[in-house]
Parts: sequence; C-alpha cells; structure tokens
Amino acid sequence: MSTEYLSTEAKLYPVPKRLLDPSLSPTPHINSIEQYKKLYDESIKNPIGFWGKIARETLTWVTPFQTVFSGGFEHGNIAWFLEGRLNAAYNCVDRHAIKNSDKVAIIYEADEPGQDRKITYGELLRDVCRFANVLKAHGVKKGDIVTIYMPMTPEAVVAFLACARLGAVHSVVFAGFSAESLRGRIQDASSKFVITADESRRGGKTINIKNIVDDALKECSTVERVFIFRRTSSEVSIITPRDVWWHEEIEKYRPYCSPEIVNAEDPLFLLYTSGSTGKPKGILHTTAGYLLSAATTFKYVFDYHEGDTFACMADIGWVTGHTYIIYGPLACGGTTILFESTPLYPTPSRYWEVVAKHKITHFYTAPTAIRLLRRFGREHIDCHDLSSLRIIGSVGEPIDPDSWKWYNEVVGRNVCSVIDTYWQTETGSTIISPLPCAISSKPGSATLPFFGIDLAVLDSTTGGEIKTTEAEGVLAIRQPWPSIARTIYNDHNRYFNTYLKPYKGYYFTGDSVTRDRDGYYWIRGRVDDVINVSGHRLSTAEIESALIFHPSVAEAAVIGVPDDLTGQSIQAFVTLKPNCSTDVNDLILQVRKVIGPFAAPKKIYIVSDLPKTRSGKIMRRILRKIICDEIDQLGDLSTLSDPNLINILVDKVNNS
Ligand code: 6R9
Repeated sequence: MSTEYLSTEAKLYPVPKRLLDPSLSPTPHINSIEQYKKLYDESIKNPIGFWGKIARETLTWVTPFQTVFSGGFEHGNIAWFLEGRLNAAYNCVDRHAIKNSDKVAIIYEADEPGQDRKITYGELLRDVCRFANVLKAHGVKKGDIVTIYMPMTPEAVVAFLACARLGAVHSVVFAGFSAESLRGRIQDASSKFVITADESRRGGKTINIKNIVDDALKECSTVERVFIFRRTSSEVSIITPRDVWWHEEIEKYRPYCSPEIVNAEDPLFLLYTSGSTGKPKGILHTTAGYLLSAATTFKYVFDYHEGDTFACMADIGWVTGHTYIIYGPLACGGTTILFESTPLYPTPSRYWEVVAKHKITHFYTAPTAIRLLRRFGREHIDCHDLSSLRIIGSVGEPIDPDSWKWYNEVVGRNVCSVIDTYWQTETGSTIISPLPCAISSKPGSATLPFFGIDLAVLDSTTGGEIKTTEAEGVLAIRQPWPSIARTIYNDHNRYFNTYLKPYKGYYFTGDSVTRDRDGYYWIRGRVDDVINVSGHRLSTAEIESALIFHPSVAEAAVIGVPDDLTGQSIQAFVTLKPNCSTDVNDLILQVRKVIGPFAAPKKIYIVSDLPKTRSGKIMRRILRKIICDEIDQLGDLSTLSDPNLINILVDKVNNS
C-alpha cells in the first residue's frame, strides 16, 4: 500500500457536477457544505429539537413519545423516545405496502446468474405475516431471542421482520461461522428458537448448513424449535419434534398477523461482535433509536430518492447488512438488492452485470472487494453499462487512497460520489461520511461527522481532549445519538467498562484518528486487540483461544499484519506442549473449526518460546515488528525476559 495512506495532504474531490444538475440527478436532500454545517450545528446544539422532529417525520408511531432523550454516557443509561410505541416491521413493510403494494422491496440476485426474483412490498407483507404466524404458533413471543443462521435469501429478510413483527429479538449469526461459534452465541443468548436452511449456495459451492446447526445444537439444551427453509431441496436430517420445515408450516397460517406494538426502548436485535477478549459480545440495539438512525443515514448519507435501487453487497450476518440491506432501505420504502453470490462468481464481472441488469443507483462494498477486483483489471468493468450509478460507497476498514481513486475512476467513471463511511456494530449506523452532494472528498478520509455525532479527539495517555483543529489521538463521542448500542446482552458491566469507562463522559470507539487542518477525520485503525481482515472484525484473543484449544498447543500469540488485499492478515506464533507435535495445517484447520474459515491465519510459526515480559505477558508488538521486517524499531526491550529469543524468531520468520 502507498505511504500516502498515512498522510493527510490529499487533493480535494468536489461533488461531481452531474449530481447537482437537476436535469441529470434527483434534487439532493443536502446540496452544499453550508447547508450541511447549518443542520449539523443545529443537531449538536439542540439534539432534542433536531431528533424529535426527524423522529416524528420519519417513523410511524402508535403512541407518540414525550421525551426525546434521557440518560447519558456517565451512567450508561441512555434512552431515546421514551413513552413512544411502534413496530419496526410495520415501519419497514406495512406502511409502504398500503401506499403501493406493487413497489419492489427486494431484488434477490441468487448465486446462479439468471435466477433473480423480485419481491414487492405487498408480497413481503404477506410473507412476513405468514411466517410471523408460524413463529407465534410455535411459541415465539415478545422478548424471546431467535437465532437466525441463514443464507442470503429473501426468506432471511422475512425471518428478521417476522421476529420484529412479534417483538421478538433476532440474533443473526453470519452463516460462515462454525458450529462452535454458533453454539456459543445460542448459549449466551439462551435462545429457544433457530431459523436456518437445508443448505446454502455461494460462489457455486453448496454448504450443508443444517449439519452445522445440528452440530451446534448438541450442547444447546434451550433450543426447542428449528425452522428450516428449503433452499436447495437436498436431503437433510430431521430431528422430530424439534425441526420443522418452513414451506410446510407457512401453508397452515393466514397471511396477516397484527404487529406487536413495543416500546421505543424494547430490544430489536442482538448482534455478536468481537472485542478485546476471547468472548464475543452480544451488542443490543433497541427499536426506535436504531430504526430512526438507519432510516436517516440511509436518506442523507446515501442521498436516497424514490426510484433508486440500492445495492449493499455485505452479508446480512454483519451490521452493514442489518442496517443497509434491510432496515435502512425498507424503513424508507426503497428497493434493496439481496446478493447471494461473490464478486468472482462465475466471473469477476458479476457485480457489474448485476449493476447493469437492475440499473443500480447505489453500490456499497468493502475495500477488500475493491482491491480484489482491481487486481483482475478494468476490462471486466469497462464492458458494462454502469451509467445508472450515482453514489458508490465503502465500509468496514480504512480505504487506501490508491484503491479509492481506482474505485472513483473505474467504477464511478469520475461522475459518481464516492463515500467512505465509518461506523461500527455499536454505532448502529454510519457516523462519519461525506454527504454525497455536499461534502468534498479526500481519498482515505471518511471526512465529516453525520448529524448529531459530536466527535472528540482524545489524548490516549492523559485522556484530555485535543481542542486544536489538527489533532491526533483516539476517537471518542461526546453525546449519545439514537442508534448507539444500549448494552451488551447480560453484561452491562462489560458495556460500561469497554465503551464508557475508559474516558469518563465519552463513548470510546477503540479507533485511533487524525483530524486534519480542514477538520476532516482519518481513521487509522484499532487501538485494542481487535483485528480487521477483509472487513471482518476478529479479536486476537478469540483466535488465540481457538489455537490453545488444540491438544498439542501450549501458548499462542496472534497478531494483525498489514496486507495489500485484506487490509490486515492474521499471523500466529505458537509453542507446543512438551513431547507434542503437530503441523501448521492442522492448526489452521483448528481455527477454521472453532471460529470459521474466514478467521484462518495466513501464516503460523511453530516456535520454541514467545517473547514475554518478566511478569509473563506476551509482547505481541515485538512479533509484529519481526513480521514487518522492522527489527531496527523494536523499541524498549528492557522488560523482555529472554533477549536471545529475538534472533531465533527472526531466523524462523525469514526461513519460513
Ligand atoms: C460497519 C463495520 C467496526 C470497525 C471500526 C473500524 C473499522 C469500519 C471504516 C473503518 C476506517 C472506515 N471501520 N468502517 N475504518 N474507515 N470507513 O464495519 O462495523 O464490523 O463493527 O467494525 O471497523 O476499526 O471500529 P464492525
């Protein structure tokens, strides 16, 4: 990656003229930096007035709220729109179906090209209602946690919304996670219901996900019912009475189910994500605040207009899929693409064929996919008609300026706005991003905060705020916004200690940041033990515990190393127990089995010892320097217990 990545001296890319020309593009919601600044200032000075008005205009309430917001970071008792009552599925489906039941809600682009399907709001309402009735008949009620482990099919969206319709809490587990990871999440949530499929299809490959679920459920005594959607119709094992078929059950119920009206602060979903320790955290989002921010950022950050077709290429198992495939687009009555395949299947043209076929206006993906497609060359892109595109986005990790420029030029043909959107599972929706028709971009910078996001750069040692415009430190936020996570499921203490305690009175993001002289923000990466591989968030401790689980492994140290394709890659150093032997492939398999294939280390070094402090702490920074060939910058080694080890490790790395 170029070193320009670390500099903030970048050229400004103004908003493309096409987007401001009323004969070529819809009239933007926000069309100048002045308009952005005015609204932004208002949102910070008067959050109650600002969010109160937007909440009344954007969502349909059964009972209006009285209190816009209460509590705060100091006590971790944040609540929005108290007294308000509503239903998320009603807001995402019914009200649009009532207005125009023929409007397309979902365009399903199946793994095999040519097998696409459109689902209208009218159909979606019927499907959601029928399946909600199925869930209800099997005992799902308000507040129950339902685990969803499904491929990228419209039925997965139906499953999300059927839970929301009943006031049940969905906990979606990315279908690339292993049986053990799935089990851990089901157990942590004491989930009684699982929704899955017989098999999944991705990139021409078939995976028997029902087998994975069966494996996971071997030690999940809480699970009473498994609902199986038939994706491929292949033979799978059925355990009665626990397992029931989706297609058989829906035949029994009528396609209307009245929505359960919930309080604004009732949970909408749990989503497990990695933190600095081995145990994933069940991030909890509540109904009104989450939905409001999803809809509001969808409208303004993507400048969404009626008639647009929005494509977010993430998986529904990650927060990006929750917010920008499902809740944001559907809350706004938009048309959303559900893409089941991969960027390379059957050829590296797949994305662009899909854009041309469905006349996609917004395309949103991760830097790792951009870098991958760049390697395959522009000939796969240039032959497709991408003229429908207006806004192209990036999310999940910092985008290096070279890839940003390539994306802008080759995919955006210099006439689209490129938006680099920074956010987290915990923030629920985008918090730093250019508004595409108002804010000029700088490649590599997520630019400026969204409405209501009051950013602060803190000195990581003193904890004090750096008030100068140009600043470098850790990124924190001064006041709550509607979609901030409210807690970690069953572990509020961990929530408090992770996000609110490190810097009293602030929400701590865990990312380091530079603010340049124009006030633009440049996210530098995590300051904790979280690593980001292809936009997947993993904790070093989680991978280390997977390795230590192997009978031959004594100790393991995992580090994130810069990688041209995946942003960071996972590398591990492992010591073995006395008289034990194993090979690297077996250890890689171990991680695939415990966490999932996407967490497999790129390299594992089996070594005689790990560098440690005299008190026994593994010094991962030394391992990182050795891997990055920076042994001249090892820094302070005074606490290292065995200085001779360095040369042994360097030899090992160089000869592997
Ligand atoms: C939405 C999502 C969150 C972490 C976050 C940061 C990194 C996400 C980024 C970015 C730089 C961007 N991150 N977007 N870094 N620029 N545009 O990815 O959520 O999976 O929870 O990851 O990802 O480090 O703290 P999540």
